[in-house]
Amino acid sequence: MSRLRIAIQKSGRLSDKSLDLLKRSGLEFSRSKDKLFWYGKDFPVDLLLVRNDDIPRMLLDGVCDLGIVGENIAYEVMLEREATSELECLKLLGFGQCHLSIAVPESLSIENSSELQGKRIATSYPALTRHLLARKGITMQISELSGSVEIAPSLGTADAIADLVSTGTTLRANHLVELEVLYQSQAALYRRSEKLSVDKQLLMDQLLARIDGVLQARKSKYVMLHAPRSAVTKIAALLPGVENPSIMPLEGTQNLVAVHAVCAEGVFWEHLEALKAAGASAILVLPVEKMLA
Ligand code: PRT
Repeated sequence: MSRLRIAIQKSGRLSDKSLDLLKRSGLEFSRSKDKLFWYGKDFPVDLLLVRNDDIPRMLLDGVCDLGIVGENIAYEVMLEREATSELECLKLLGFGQCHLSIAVPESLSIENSSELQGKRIATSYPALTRHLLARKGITMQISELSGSVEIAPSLGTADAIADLVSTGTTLRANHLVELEVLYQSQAALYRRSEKLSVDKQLLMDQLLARIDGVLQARKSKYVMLHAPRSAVTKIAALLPGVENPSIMPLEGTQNLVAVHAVCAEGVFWEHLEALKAAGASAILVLPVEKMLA
C-alpha cells in the first residue's frame, strides 16, 4: 500500500506549528528512537524531521512527497538548482511570516536601494537576493553568510545586508534600518510538480482536504445569538463572512429567534457591539474545531 512522506523542520521556528497542523489534521505518529523518521499510525503518512533548507532539496530529489517550509527557502533552493517550476506551493499556512529586507547602517544616509549599485551585501539567501536585486536592475557583490548577517556592516565586511525580519528587533539592536522589503514569506506546503500514482494522489487529496479543514476552522467562529424577528435580516448582514445563517424559533417567545452561523472571518469586539446595537442579545462566540466542506 502507498504511503506519503512529509518533511518538516526538526527544530526551529516552524517545527511546533508544522507538527500541530499535522496533528490537528488527524495524523498520529510513532516516534522512532533517532527521532528523524516518525511512522504514521492510522493514516499512511510518515514524517521526516530535517533541517529547514534540506526540505526543498529533499522534495526536488524525490526523498519526500510533501514539505512544510518557508516560501523564502523554497524559492532560494529552486533558484539555486535552477528549478523554479519544479516545486508547487499547495497552501499558504498562515504562520512563520517574515520578510526579506535590505537594511543599511543608520549612520549612512542612503534612502534608495539604487544607491547600493556595485556595493557589498551580506546575506544567508544569496540566490534569492541576487534574483530580486536583478529584477530592480541592481547588481551587488554578494557575500554569503550562514548566520549573524546583521553584524557584517559593523565588522566592515559589507555595506548592507539582506536578511529576514519579523519584529525588527535584531535590526534595531544592530543600528540598522530597513531600506526596502524584497520579499514577503510565510510557511507553506509544497510538493514536487510531477504526476503521482493514483493511490498517492488519492492520499494527498485526502490529506489536503483535512489540512484545508483545519486552516478554515482556525479562521472561523461559530456565533449564536438571540434576535428580534424584525431585526434578523439586519443582524445577519452584520455577521462577518456569513451567507445563510440558521434561524430557529425560541421556545416561549413569539418575537425572538435564535440565530446560529459559522463566520468565515474574524469576529471582533466591533462586530459584537454592532450586533448588540442592532438588537441582538445573548451573543456567544465559539471556536470551531474541525470543518469539512
Ligand atoms: O535550523 P535550521 O537549519 O532548520 O533552519 P534555520 O536556522 O533557517 O531556521 P529558523 O528556525 O531560524 O527559521 C525557519 C524559517 O522561519 C525561516 O526560513 C523563515 O521562513 C521563517 N522565519 C520567520 C524566520 C524569521 N521569521 C526570523 N525572524 N527566520 C529567521 N528569522 C531571523 C532572521 O534571520 C534574523 O536573524 O530572526 C532574526 C530577525 O528577527 P526579528 O524578530 O528580530 O526581526
